[in-house]
Amino acid sequence: MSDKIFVTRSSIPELTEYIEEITSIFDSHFLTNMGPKHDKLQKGLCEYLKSDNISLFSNGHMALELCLQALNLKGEVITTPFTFASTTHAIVRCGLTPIFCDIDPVTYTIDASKIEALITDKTSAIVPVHVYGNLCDTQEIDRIAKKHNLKVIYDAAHAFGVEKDGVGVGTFGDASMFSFHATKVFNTIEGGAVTYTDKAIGEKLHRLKNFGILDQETVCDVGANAKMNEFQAAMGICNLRHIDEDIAKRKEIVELYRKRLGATDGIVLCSEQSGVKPNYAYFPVVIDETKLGKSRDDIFEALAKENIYARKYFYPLVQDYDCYKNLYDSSLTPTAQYVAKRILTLPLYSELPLETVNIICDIILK
Ligand code: T4K
Repeated sequence: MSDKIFVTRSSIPELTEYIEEITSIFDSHFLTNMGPKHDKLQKGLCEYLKSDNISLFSNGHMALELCLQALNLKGEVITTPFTFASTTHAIVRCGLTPIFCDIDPVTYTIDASKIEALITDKTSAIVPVHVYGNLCDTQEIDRIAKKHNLKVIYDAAHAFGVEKDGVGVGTFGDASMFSFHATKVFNTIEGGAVTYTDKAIGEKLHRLKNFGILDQETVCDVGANAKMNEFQAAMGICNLRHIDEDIAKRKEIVELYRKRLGATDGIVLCSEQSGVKPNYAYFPVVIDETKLGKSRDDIFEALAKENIYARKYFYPLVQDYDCYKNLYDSSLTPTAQYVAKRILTLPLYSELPLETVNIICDIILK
């Protein structure tokens, strides 16, 4: 390819559309601290995500970290090692201890059947991840959480717009975090949100993202600064207008990938989940070298030679990061270890031409 093809490319509106949206910001000089654009986006997102309660943040990571703080958790948190650094870091930065549970070999989300064995008297919560937009086993996780009186906070960074039987993914558990980073299905440049069930959590989130300030003379929590500004919100308002169109284009690309790669022994695709409305956020493939004759890294290199930059999301596993490797042993989560060593996420974004998808498939199949 003459132009570089990356794993994703941010969706952005026409420049004129964004300029029109930000004009009132220039008129009002109201740039941040929960202004009118913020409120307009918040309302639009409640409708789109089918969630009654949402709090917007400067980015997904701070949304998750402050959500864990708002829930006043203590001790141990059961989570998945097959995720982006943010999930574990948020837990650790809140003074909590992550306990890694293995993943399901089909959805790559936390293996709910292995959670109970990890619960101790120190466990306060479960933080599962809807990785790639694949839905966790929310029913079973809910059952376990109720039985053991645990909070459930979903990392739904990848799951914008995903629904199960018409229900928004953000309504599961006590809370869910969404990422609106530039690389996501829906972006506000940087940004994120928490959807939640208990209104009291919402009030706390509102304070925590604004230094713990209750009013001009009262600061009642040790908060941070994680507010979404008006320019981010304006980008979100524009992008939200085009989201369905964007997801439809992603669907076409995914269907072509499936058609071209689905029947090859040694290339394992994620299957569609019954009753789930997907968002086509990522296109992960697991390469089984014993059947394909080539490894994940061979394919990664072959694509890179042609200027196509797939990514190994999520390799290495979190337990193998320099900052955690002395504390954890990734061989204790063998399915996660197997998948991480073989996973490759192929380029996928709404503007990716179908001809390029065909070229990517040709290289892989060759
Ligand atoms: N939980 C999970 C499960 C997550 O995946 C993430 C974020 C979070 C929590 C935290 O949410 P945020 O705090 O980020 O809202 C990227 C993203 O930076 C990160 O948001 C995302 N997950 C992760 C999976 O991917 P990198 O280090 O791979 O990004 P980078 O800069 O290599 O970008 C990847 C490709 O995207 C580039 O090759 C080109 C394209 N790109 C990138 C940027 C920055 C664009 O087209 N436009 C852009 O502005 O982490």
